[in-house]
Amino acid sequence: MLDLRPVEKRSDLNRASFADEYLNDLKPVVFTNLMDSWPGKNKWTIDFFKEQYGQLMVPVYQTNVTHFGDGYMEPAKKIPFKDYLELLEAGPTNLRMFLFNIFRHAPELCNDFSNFDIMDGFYNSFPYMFFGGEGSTVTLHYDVDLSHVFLNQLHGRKRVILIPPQFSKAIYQHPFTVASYVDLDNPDYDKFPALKNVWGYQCVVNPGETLFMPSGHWHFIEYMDGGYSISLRANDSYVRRIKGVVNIARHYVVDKGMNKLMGEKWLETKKRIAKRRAEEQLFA
Ligand SMILES: O=C(O)CCC(=O)C(=O)O
Ligand SMILES: [Fe+2]
Repeated sequence: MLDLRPVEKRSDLNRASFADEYLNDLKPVVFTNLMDSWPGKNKWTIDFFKEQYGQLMVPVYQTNVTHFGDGYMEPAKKIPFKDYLELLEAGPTNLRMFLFNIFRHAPELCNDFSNFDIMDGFYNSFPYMFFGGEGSTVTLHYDVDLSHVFLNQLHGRKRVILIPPQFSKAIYQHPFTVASYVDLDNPDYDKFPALKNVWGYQCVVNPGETLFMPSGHWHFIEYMDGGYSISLRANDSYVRRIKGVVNIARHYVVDKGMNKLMGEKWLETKKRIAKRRAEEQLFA
């Protein structure tokens, strides 16, 4: 088994102690009370969304694609929001809803939450909400723009595994992408021997809690219940902002271009490079 350490849960942090104990060291933490000032914390129930926005047509996707995927993902279909929420309530489904900016269609919802003053550098653009059915999973990835992510859980529980960025090679990151395809729950050490040196964190995020995912940290997410969250992003460093933009450009240009040129072969090439990079250190 992978060495997965618990994420601390805290209700007593302020700007200074958060910076000192977590942000400056890029260490994850769960806040149990950061969302307390949000009207949406209690208001945004499934019934509320059904009643107010049930007729909105929303795109739903099959599970296992990330929001920064390779462009091959197409929405499975568009259905009324109400129907989707009923699917969520009914039990396991691998239909997820993301990349849909509900706030564009319902700007008044923006009055129900706000950026936190726990640190500087929050983005003011519309944040995304993520919806998923019980049992659905989000492929291991990190967020390409290198911002810090505050994942605010509104409904249902999520299990999250976080891997620090120094292990990007050791988890066989596919070059020029933000994805890794190793199974952290059942690590295959024969096929992926470099995994033996990897450690990370694991936690369950309950409704009302906020998970701080530091810049560059890989995350795998399992929806333990049908549910949803809203992710706010922050970046308080100009150097990191620039790195993020370069990262986006590099990934999109190279990965998209090579995909076009090589098709299936590009995937095989990425796998081969990932393996070489991961095991270079191991057998050096
Ligand atoms: O919770 C999800 O479905 C995905 C969240 C995520 O990857 C993020 O906020 O960066
Ligand atoms: Fe993410």
